[in-house]
Amino acid sequence: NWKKTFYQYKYSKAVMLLSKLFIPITKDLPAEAKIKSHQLMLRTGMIRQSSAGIYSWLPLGFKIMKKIEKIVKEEQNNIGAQEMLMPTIQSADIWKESGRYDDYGEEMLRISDRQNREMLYGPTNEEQITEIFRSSIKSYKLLPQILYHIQWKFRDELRPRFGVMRCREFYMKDAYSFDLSENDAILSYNKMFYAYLKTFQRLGLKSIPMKAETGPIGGDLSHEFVILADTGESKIYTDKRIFNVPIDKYKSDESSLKKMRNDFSKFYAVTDNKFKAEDFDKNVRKSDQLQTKGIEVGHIFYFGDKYSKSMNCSVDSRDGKKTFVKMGSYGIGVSRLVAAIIEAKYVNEKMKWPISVSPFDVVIIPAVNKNDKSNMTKALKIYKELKKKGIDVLLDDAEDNIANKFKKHDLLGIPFQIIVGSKATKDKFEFKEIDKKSQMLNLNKIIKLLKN
Ligand code: P5A
Repeated sequence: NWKKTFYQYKYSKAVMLLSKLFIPITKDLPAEAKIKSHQLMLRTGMIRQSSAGIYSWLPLGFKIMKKIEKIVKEEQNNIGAQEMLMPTIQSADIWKESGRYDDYGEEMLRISDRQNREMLYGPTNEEQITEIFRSSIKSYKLLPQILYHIQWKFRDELRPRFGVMRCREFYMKDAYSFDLSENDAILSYNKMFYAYLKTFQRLGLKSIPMKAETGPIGGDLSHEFVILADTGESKIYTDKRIFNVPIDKYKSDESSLKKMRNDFSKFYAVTDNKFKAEDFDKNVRKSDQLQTKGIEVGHIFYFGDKYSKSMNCSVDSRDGKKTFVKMGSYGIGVSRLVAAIIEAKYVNEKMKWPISVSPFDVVIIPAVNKNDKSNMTKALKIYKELKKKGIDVLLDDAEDNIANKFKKHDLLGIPFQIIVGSKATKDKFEFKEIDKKSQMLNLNKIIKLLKN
């Protein structure tokens, strides 16, 4: 009797029924949603604009962003970076010390409190972390240190656009390294370089480290990590062979990291403002030249004592001399990555989330109508089995024709589907990976595949 089981589940809170989730799918798109990721994030109710360049993250989008954040954290922790949390609101005083209070210009959101103290919503945290460091660490013995946090930032961009890709309030992972010598500092830089390659690889992205300008952060060594996308805002010029650098080969010890940097630096790869046509032609054969667009998902900097000197952040070195610590800073656009992954993965009107960040591992799609919900009972049984194995399942219980359901899932992009319809037998179900042919499999086989 399907009715009994069906209603029993329908009203149990434990079942992830699509019809009950807050995923406000819509067809109405604002005219300014020009790129795929922006359109898709609005269409599938991942985000909602609250004012220009400021967004709320609805459950679906938030869940994906949190999965990305977790991977970012794991790779930071793997290189020995320590997580902490600094506030979003900072005092203007420290920015006056570094000299950036005036330099930062209109991009900085300035606030005053009831005592008329000058405050600001942090666009980045070099000053804040330097202030913390200088008041806590006095000896070289505690070096090196790498600290990071994942926190909202605000930059009053002149033209926020493309949804969360270039917005005003955004979620960033920012790390800061402190070393005694330039040599040690470059090792910290290389560790972070390595962590970034690993992070983007786990997110299903092919990132290229490119020499870049340092802009308002400062220093003279910096790499942007860029993923290729036609809609990207960064113009890039590179030797195609950089794609073949075997990133799995490197380990996180000093000599392997040196080799990694060396191998990458063999290939010309720069962003716009570092580009010189004559260098490109001199260093790269015509057939290896690639001139294209990309999305900057991370950016790392080495700036020596730029902040430690102006803010008087020193430690006693071995010989007792006061030495300004050598610093670097390292950013990943966590919220931007959600959009960047969509831009990289959306093809032929279909979305497919990398398994590592997909909002669900699998969706069960039963064919149901008003009068016959027997497929729902079958689907619920599968649901229970998968749940028991720790698989994150969604059940699409909508009473809609199956073609419409498939269209919806082409948008949602959950990478695997179990279709419970006319083809299903007593113990075999249609299992489909997006973009691949479906196959009839029993539940054990399905579980094995999903667990891999
Ligand atoms: C590095 C960490 C910094 O701010 N200070 C701390 C350094 N670098 S950065 O390049 O300016 O920013 C780091 C990353 O943040 C993302 N990002 C943005 N994402 C969405 N909207 C924005 N307006 C925005 N600005 C920066 C990018 O991914 C960038 O690489």
